[in-house]
Amino acid sequence: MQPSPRFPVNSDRLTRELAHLAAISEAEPPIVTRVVFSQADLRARAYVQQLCAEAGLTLRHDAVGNTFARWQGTHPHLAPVATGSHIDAIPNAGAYDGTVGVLGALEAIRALQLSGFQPARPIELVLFTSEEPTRFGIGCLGSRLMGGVLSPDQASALRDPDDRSLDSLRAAAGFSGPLETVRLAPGHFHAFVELHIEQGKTLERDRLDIGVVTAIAAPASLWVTVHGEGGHAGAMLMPDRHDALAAAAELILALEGAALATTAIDSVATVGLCEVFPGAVNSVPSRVRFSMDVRDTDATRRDRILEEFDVAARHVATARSVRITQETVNADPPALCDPAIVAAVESSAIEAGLKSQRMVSRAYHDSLFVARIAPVAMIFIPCRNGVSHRPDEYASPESIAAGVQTLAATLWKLSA
Ligand code: HGY
Ligand code: MN
Ligand code: MN
Repeated sequence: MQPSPRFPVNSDRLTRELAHLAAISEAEPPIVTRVVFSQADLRARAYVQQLCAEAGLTLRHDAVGNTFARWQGTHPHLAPVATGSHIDAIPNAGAYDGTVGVLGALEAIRALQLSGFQPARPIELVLFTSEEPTRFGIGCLGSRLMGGVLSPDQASALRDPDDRSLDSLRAAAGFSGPLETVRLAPGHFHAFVELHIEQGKTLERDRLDIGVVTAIAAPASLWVTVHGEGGHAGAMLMPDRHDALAAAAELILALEGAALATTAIDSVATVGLCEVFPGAVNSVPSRVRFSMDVRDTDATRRDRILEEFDVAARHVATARSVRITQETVNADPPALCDPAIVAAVESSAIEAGLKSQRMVSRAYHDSLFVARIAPVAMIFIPCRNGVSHRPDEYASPESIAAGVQTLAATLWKLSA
């Protein structure tokens, strides 16, 4: 195949569009909070769809709100080449996580159009519903359903913190139909390529332009509840206590210790949420519920962290006479990117004169679940100090343009 050309990426326009999207937030800019099915999410979806329509793409939604914007190819019956990411954002987040892979993909398509290229295969931009776990407690809801990793019944059982069901919220957002229809068969996509900020420090530290992702780490998330005994903060004497929060504190440090004990740099564990009951200054906590997010590129190593945690939990339960229960939300295997798609990404970066290196993704992405039904690869671009999931998240227009050029060239190769 001949080397891919340079495509006319309009970086100024893309920068303006990313800034416009970032301002659609439930929080004061520059903070981006855009939880799935919130008013901000719906306004953001409308904005992206308007841009896709202006680019002549035809739009459709599935029953959970995954949105497909198609550029028809000269052979419409062929399986499309897909790209895309998410625009929902966790509370107190930044402007680039996910959005670079949606608006950057749109810009890649517009640059291909402007170059006069006519794809044989259709090219589809996919905006996935609820990549973040914020509302329903599980990440990648839309791509899990698409990839058959989450069943429609499991999805229908999901409730948000206000006890609202997925079905009621998706209907209110205008998405209807049986969730069974979200599932796509293997082979539905010819390939899927996701552009995303690295959310780590490697590319910036090593002065690289492009990360060619070869594997996506295996995420697991769980809830742990400690049942102790409450009482008066003044009158309950220390020997008589079964303090649920003190027990949880020991468990949280045990989890951190288990992740460090593997000595592998890819082993990570996080407690991001902790609910204390009754939550009064002068009352001994009787019940604590906290989240655990445990990941590793090696699923066996990840599971060893969880096993170590279980040993510690048994010890704490006995030593403190508390009861500890766990609920697993998800424990997914890692995904390997497809060698042919990885090669297409890598050659596209090289042909554009960009410095690239192969790497793993420690964050999870919709690609992790699309990989169940299609060959996937990801394109990473550097973000400042590796910061993400914070308002100071930042990727430069030059880095984003390099990512868009690489994506456009990859789509050009795969859809010809
Ligand atoms: O948590 C993640 O890895 C992703 O950013 N939702
Ligand atoms: Mn994220
Ligand atoms: Mn993301």
